[in-house]
Amino acid sequence: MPDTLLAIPADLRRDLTIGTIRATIVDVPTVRQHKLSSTSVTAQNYVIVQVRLANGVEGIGEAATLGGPRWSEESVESIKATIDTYLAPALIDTQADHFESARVRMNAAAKRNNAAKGAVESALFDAVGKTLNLPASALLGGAVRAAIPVLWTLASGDPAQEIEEAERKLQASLHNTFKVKIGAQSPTADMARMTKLARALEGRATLIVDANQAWDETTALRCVRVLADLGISLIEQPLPAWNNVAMARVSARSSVPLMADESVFTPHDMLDVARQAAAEVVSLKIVKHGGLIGTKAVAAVAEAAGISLYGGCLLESSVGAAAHLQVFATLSDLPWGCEHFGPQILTEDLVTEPLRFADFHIHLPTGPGLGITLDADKLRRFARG
Ligand code: MUC
Ligand code: MG
Repeated sequence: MPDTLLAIPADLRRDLTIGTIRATIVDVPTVRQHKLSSTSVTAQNYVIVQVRLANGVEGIGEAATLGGPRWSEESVESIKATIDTYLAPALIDTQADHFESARVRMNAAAKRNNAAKGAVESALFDAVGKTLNLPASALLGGAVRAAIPVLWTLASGDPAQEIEEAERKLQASLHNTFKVKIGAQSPTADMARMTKLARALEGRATLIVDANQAWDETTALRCVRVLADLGISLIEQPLPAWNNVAMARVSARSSVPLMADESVFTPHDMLDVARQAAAEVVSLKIVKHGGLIGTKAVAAVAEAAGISLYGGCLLESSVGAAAHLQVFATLSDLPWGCEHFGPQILTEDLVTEPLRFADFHIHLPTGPGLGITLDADKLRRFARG
């Protein structure tokens, strides 16, 4: 049990009633510009959620967005408003350890808004875990791994800079798999860029790409052949999220597996992708699935359909990354590893002790709850306004 709790009388210590829920918007600069098909970011925007229980314990959660409501429909402004106006009133005075009941209440209070719900639920797991002196993974069935292979994303759009950045990551034994963000430039320019990267890193690194829905079917069919010849291992969301039918046609003609990202938010979406054979792999993210429990629900549907799991991100700080690690650690098979490089792309992290990256892996923190401690000074410093 954490030292601070030992000073509290046992009956009060056990009181897991939710007292307050606070949502703070923060903007943290990135070390370089990160370009996607739909947007480009030089600062990451988060909503940090602080849930205080009647026993005095505070739990932390985070919702990440990529440059406003461009990657999905939620923005930090909408996330904060949803939490303040709808989710917090639905949960105050209820029991923090009744996670399923909290999901029911949040779903009744607001449709979708999955990033907002995910941040609140993460904070509940953190608060309850800290109270019980258990990692959140133990509350989710228990961890089956303590470290996860972690890739780095190349997204400046300049192949010379990207090769140099990849070399530095390889040299430091931090990352040997790289995800390249494509779709911001023309397919021809992107294929030329991928050719340069594949040649420069041949035999020393694994490359995957994420087109973030940028292509139509004919472009995708043309490009998957080029990418296959270059030895690219995985192609993420080449087509619009709504077009599972065309994803299935491209998948059937591609020797490189396709990964669903923006097309899978709910377990129902996952079932649709499986039924239509639209992808062989799925990227799991708390912001899409509405929390840690929702992430496990989507993973269960994928596993039942023989679709492989990949630990996705939205450039979370160590707060959001830790929540993902807690749930990813409990998945029986995570063959594609994860991409929680977010803490390293920020000029400064939001926790007192950042997550550990070593030997091409990100390591699960060992403390209770999410295993991280929010840096109150940084929260104040990066808080908007
Ligand atoms: C996405 O679409 O996967 C994750 C890494 C990155 O660079 O962008 C995000 C979102
Ligand atoms: Mg993606």
